[in-house]
Amino acid sequence: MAMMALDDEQVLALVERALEEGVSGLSVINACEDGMRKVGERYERQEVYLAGLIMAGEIFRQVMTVSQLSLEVEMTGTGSGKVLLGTVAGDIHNIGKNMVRMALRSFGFTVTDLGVDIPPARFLEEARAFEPDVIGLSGLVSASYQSMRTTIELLHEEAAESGRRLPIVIGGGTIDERVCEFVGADYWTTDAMEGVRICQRITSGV
Ligand code: B12
Repeated sequence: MAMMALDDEQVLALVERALEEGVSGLSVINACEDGMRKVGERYERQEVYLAGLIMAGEIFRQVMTVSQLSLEVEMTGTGSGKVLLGTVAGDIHNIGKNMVRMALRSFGFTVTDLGVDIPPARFLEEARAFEPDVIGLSGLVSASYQSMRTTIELLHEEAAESGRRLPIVIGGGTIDERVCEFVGADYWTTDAMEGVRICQRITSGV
């Protein structure tokens, strides 16, 4: 509710209280993600302007800082392998991608994060140089689905030549089964921890 109202002081006070009372950092983040989605819906209904989205992003960043310690304790586990991560061309959202990066590293994965608005050719170039086990693409605006698709097509063309097809996982709050099919990815998720589990399954060969 406080997130939806973009009341940063109240959000932070509630988060701090919840953490003190022993609520897990992950539950706190999940609740805030839900709040972010609601802010997005308010933006769609034109009840808040772009400034509202910017504000929501800033509040979430602060929540992440406050919850960091608790998250680091909770996000430990085993995993090994290399993940190449980035937000695709045409998209600058990075909060979710950064969470995935943190989660993967906490679980022992080596992650190269290319950043945001990454052109398809750059993914290909870095995939050749870094030789990852998994490629993770993030995207939230529907305008970026086409560049996600082009990126995957390019990676598949390369795979046809090299004979090594890299598993591709896509994520982002607006992703679903249909987007996954459209872009030609192997897996999709809207949850960072599920992303970690997918990478664990891929790299352990289960
Ligand atoms: C904050 C926000 C912004 C901030 C972003 C700040 C930042 N540094 O990232 C700012 C203000 C910059 C912004 C800009 C815009 N935004 Co915006 N934004 C949002 C908002 C409210 C929250 C996104 C967010 O950070 N959520 C919290 C994180 C933690 O969740 P997440 O990203 O989903 O990530 C989780 C999972 O999906 C997963 N995950 C994410 N990536 C990956 C990758 C992999 C590999 C894996 C495994 C998992 C994974 O892990 C995360 C943790 O669980 C969403 C609403 C929504 N429904 O998502 C709109 C939203 C995404 N934005 C939207 C729009 C339209 C825009 C703008 C075009 C607005 C404009 N007119 O300029 C621009 C886009 C510019 C561009 N070219 O990219 C729309 C997109 C609609 C659409 N379908 O196209 C949304 C859905 C709002 C809406 N309902 O209208 N936005």
